Amino acid sequence: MKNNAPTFAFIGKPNNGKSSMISALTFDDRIEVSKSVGTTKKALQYSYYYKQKVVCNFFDTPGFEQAKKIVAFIKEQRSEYFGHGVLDAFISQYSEDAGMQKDIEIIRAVLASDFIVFVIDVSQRYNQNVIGYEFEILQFLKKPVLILLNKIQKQDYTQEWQEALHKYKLTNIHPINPLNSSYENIDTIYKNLYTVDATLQQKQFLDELLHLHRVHYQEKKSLSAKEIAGMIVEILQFESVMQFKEKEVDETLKERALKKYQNGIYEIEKNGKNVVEKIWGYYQIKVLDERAEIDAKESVNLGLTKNRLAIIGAGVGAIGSGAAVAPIALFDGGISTAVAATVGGLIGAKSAYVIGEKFASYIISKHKIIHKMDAKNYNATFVLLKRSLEHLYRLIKHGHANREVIVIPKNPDSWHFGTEWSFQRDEEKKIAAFHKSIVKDENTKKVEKELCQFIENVIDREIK
Ligand SMILES: Nc1nc2c(ncn2[C@@H]2O[C@H](COP(=O)(O)OP(=O)(O)OP(=O)(O)O)[C@@H](O)[C@H]2O)c(=O)[nH]1
Ligand SMILES: [Mg+2]
Repeated sequence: MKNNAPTFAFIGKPNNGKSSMISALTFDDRIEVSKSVGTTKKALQYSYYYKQKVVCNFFDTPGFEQAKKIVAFIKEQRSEYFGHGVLDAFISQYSEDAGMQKDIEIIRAVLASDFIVFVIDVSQRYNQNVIGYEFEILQFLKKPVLILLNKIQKQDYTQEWQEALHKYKLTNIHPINPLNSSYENIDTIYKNLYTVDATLQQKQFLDELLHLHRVHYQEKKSLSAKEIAGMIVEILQFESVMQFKEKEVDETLKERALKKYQNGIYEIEKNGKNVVEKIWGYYQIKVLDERAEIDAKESVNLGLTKNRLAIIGAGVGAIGSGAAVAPIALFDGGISTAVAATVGGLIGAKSAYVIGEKFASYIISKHKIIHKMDAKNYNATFVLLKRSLEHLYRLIKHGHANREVIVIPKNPDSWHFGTEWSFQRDEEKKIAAFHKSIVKDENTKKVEKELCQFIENVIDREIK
């Protein structure tokens, strides 16, 4: 390990949640975690990075297999050696012994670390015969030890464990659920690490760690806002052109052109979401794609009502009747799309067809069917914003140790930014104005910046 950052060695019995903790603390879902016992086969090092710099290091380890032998060795030989020297002697003595390699690796990790974190699954009973030797090793180490109690449930053995730990003078104990590793949870773990009896230099490390964790969190929010703003600009300016040779435009052609537009928008949205997932350290998480099933009517609920749209429209500039005030549904399931029916109003159009009742429209111009967003259909931006915020909210709340699929339910009634949630009144007007300027490509760079700041403010206020 060639960095000066503080190092934590995670030890504890197999399947007690060590790798889950490290996954949560490094904000990385690529660390192997599983239901089966013995997932982590050997000591591995992970680091928490900020701006490509290591903030701290973690050794993930399997459980000790030979704790009894180690303790016996320490007791017999400790008088011969100074401090941890007896552990080096243990390593030398057993370096050729195949059955000892796993434990030797753990000892090496422990010796190379500034802090020891011992993880305990309190849904299991305390059994001195099973774990007592490990506690003796911890006592011997004389390094700051933090005990994390994991798998807390309604009926668990926390009490029993607390009493046992106190007998071994292991008193720095904190309950934690890595599966629920929101920002506050992780901040709490880092704060708890801070309370360990550390040297001045170690405390300075931890100070820096806590500081960087907070700065990093803000930065991830800013980067997400930037990505979402960029994605919205791209969608609002997206033009889908379908060439055709036929003389007449029939239903099949119309459907194909619409599908192409919808897919184009969907791809932009999906790419944006992927980038946001990476910003938050989700590399392998699956977000359930309900595109094929989602009901257009439900997506409509993410926009504004006819009434609100009309009120806002009055404040934003001229607003047409009909389609411009109709709530729209966006980008789901190929059921509907969002180009308003501004007949003949778009990009040199010669004619326009209203399809999907009042939801979508396109223009036909010289053997081309062209789809593009309408400047007056503000609801498109409302829907996009709410969908992006919901996705972000679910990512942030999910936690890196949680490997279950993130399901954004079909019905936005149960969303955080769903049917029940609305932007503030003055914000609605701003969104409509952003929408209009972006579609018309007026001052887009400046507007994108403002939109980005706007999104960041909403995230700061709404996602804690
Ligand atoms: N209910 C519950 N399950 C948890 C908690 N923490 C971890 N788990 C689950 O426990 C299992 C084991 O977690 P791991 O992180 O792989 O445990 P480990 O200690 O690294 O296991 P080994 O690598 O086998 O030594 C996984 O299925 C986790 O999802 C928790 O706080 N509550
Ligand atoms: Mg593991």
